[in-house]
Amino acid sequence: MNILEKKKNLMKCIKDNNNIFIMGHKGLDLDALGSSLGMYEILSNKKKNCFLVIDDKEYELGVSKVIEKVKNKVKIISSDDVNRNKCGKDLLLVLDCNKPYLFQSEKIVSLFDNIIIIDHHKTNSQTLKESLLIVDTEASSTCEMITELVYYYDIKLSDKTSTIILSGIVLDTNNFVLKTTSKTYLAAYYLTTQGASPREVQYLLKQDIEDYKIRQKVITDIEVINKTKALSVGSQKVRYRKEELAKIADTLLQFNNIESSFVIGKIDENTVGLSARSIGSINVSKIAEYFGGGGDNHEAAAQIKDRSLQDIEEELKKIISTST
Ligand SMILES: [Mn+2]
Repeated sequence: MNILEKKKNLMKCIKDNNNIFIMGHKGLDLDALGSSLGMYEILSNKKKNCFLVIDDKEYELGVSKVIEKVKNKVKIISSDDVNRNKCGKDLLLVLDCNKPYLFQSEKIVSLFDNIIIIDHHKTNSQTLKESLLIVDTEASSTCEMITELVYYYDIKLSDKTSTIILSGIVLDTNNFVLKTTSKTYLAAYYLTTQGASPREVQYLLKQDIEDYKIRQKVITDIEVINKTKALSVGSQKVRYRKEELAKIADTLLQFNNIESSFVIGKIDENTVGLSARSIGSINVSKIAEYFGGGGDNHEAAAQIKDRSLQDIEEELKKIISTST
């Protein structure tokens, strides 16, 4: 469903509430943060009192750059401070996730009667039902959805916010590759007319050189299965962040003939992370679901507890060599 189809309900719900608490998923990325800051700016312009709820203790590089830039202009609070800032006409706006266990804070959900979710991920039985659910799985990113709204209502965004929203689109599409449609380009075009700087986007997406070195080591160890599927296995000794595995999977798609990519690596002592991407016919969410995770056709992930890396590698190889 397109965000514009629900715009009436969305706008009514926003109109009826004065205090708006905005949050993304745990482990913020530029799509969650970009869409949050986009909504923050739109709603602040409509004279709403907005708060950005963040509980993350650590940020990935791009997110920390953005937070550093906006922290004096945006009210950032932790979930513990939500109650004390409520006024009776409060709305919780959740972006880029729809299952409470993925939210920055699950516990604040019960404090709200009015909740809106805007997201591009698939829903399932764990999706929060007690909300106005605006999910468009065709959209490349939540930032693309927010941009549609901005475009429709002809809202002027600041250069800075336009840039952050564009960076969310660039991140989620891996530079306009994954899930990119004409609407994605239209959103990018529109954000650029609003002052978004592609140069600044590149700066926000710049990687840490040490992280890159770790990634490069994994990437040198690639097995190509059935000519179109790439599998990369992390070093037994290294603990990877989930985002690192995801970035490796993104990178693998850049090679000739590769239509799907699978990366596994230890994320802590007892857990192996799997990150998978597809630009072809393979539905990677099915494979992630098999390992207890999820996602959509194009990108998916799983965390697998109490099994060895080799064990998972063997099983995964079997599955992907027979998947079409
Ligand atoms: Mn996203």
